[in-house]
Amino acid sequence: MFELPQLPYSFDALEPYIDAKTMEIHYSKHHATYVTKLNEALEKSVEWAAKQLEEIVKNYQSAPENIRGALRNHGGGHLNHSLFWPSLSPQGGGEPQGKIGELIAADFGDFIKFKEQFINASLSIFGSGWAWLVKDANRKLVITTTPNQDNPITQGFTPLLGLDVWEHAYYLKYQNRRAEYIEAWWNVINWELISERL
Ligand code: MN3
Repeated sequence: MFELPQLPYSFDALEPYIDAKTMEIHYSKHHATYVTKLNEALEKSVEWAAKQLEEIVKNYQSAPENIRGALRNHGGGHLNHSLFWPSLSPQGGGEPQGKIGELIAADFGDFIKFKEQFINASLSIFGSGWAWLVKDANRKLVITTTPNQDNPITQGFTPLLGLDVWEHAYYLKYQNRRAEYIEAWWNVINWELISERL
């Protein structure tokens, strides 16, 4: 049985960039529901219930039809949000230092160019989904997007940093202004953790 991981800070820790009410609902309702529904689906398959979360998300296409959709959406939802919370920090923001900073400069030119490309990718997502900084099989950094709760491990990438652009992630504070939410998010990115994920 999967469990909702602990939030590494309080609901209001990321104010004013991400408001406390949004954090509370996003974590204790949305993420919690992905966990509950993933567990409900896994009750129907002893084989799939024995797998690790990444394995489930990566291979959901070979799961029995009666749980395939639930594994994709709720497994993906659980994995994506488990990656998302620790990627944020009240002490975050600024420009990435060390290895991650060097790789971003090497693969995108500089941090400003990377940021521009990432913002454009985030804004281009139609409806609900995620924008990602990922590592490909050749250890090159790439920006990609996924629809709904899909995770880039299904595209053969290693996810480093994901941005949730579902309306539930920002609508209470930013309403239709996704661009403002995206701009605010840069102030709370936990680059130290992203560097560890390399
Ligand atoms: Mn979400």
